[in-house]
Amino acid sequence: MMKLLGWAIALAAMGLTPAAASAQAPAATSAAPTATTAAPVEATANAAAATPAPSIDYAAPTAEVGVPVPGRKGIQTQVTELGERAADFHNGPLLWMCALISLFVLVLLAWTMFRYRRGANPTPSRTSHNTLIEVIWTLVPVMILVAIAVPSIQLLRAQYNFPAADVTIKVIGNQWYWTYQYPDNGGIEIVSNMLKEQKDVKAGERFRTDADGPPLLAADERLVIPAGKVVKFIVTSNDVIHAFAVPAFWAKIDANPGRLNEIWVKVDRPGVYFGQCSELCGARHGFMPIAVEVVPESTFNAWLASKGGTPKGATPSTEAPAPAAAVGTGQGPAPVEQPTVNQAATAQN
Ligand SMILES: [Cu+2]
Repeated sequence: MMKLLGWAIALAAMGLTPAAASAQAPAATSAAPTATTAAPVEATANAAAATPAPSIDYAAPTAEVGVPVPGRKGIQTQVTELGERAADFHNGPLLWMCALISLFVLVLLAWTMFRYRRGANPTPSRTSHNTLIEVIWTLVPVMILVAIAVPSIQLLRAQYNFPAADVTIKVIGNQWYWTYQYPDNGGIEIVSNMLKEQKDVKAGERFRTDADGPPLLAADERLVIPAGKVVKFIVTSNDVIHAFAVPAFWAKIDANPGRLNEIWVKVDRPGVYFGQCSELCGARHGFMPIAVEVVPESTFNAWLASKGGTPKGATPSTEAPAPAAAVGTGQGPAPVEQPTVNQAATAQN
């Protein structure tokens, strides 16, 4: 009787849920148009404005690190300490545990099917309880879960334990591009759009080359951050939910309108690292890549100056114009030799 009652309640709940959901739906959809009407105007204004060439010589991406590699399996090579820790944990203990448990269950299943099939075991055992076995099959999974939980929670704690930030960047998702604001560096704002392929642009417009990065990942303006410094990203959105994700940094966090999410990275290895919006955000969701360039601090300061920004704590008016000219010619203090070599090499491919 109780069972029947339980089923009745479950069925009623299943019947009720869709109705409740559809009752809520109109409110959500009626709110959407206001957000989308504003977006196209901004987007088109942006596409027109965002064509000038980069102000520093961007480095050419490597073929291995920071980019997806065709045919590669597993996690991208990690370039942050936390990322390395997390990847090691995943590739080591977690993967081994998964493999051993799967193998154990498979062997157990095969053995049961073979040994206790009707032909070999015509009168089956009527055993229904065995205290020892029940204790074992409860305790062993608990111990496995604890063994996974302890390092996982330590890792989470490290991720949410923010060190003092050397650079703070506000990352804003828009349909369908990113803006990066540097509030402590003169309040400059970078608008980053995907670079289109040559066949998709009008004559004279900028298009993607191999030095910019792979198709669908290259951006006209990169998110430039200094190497070896703690960079805090404050992530939000102007319209719908996007997600800021750079696989090589072990960084992924939602960009929600009206909410500030935080994440931090410290990358010691200069280079170019690509990511993508990772929350389905509309028709052009697949076309809002994230291109991060990690540069030595001197190059970072030169880049800031070229954008009208200043190093943290400096007064805006003093330094801005002079370094900008130096960087434009590539003669500044920035170590740009390597990019030039790389660019030539990739151009031949
Ligand atoms: Cu998006």
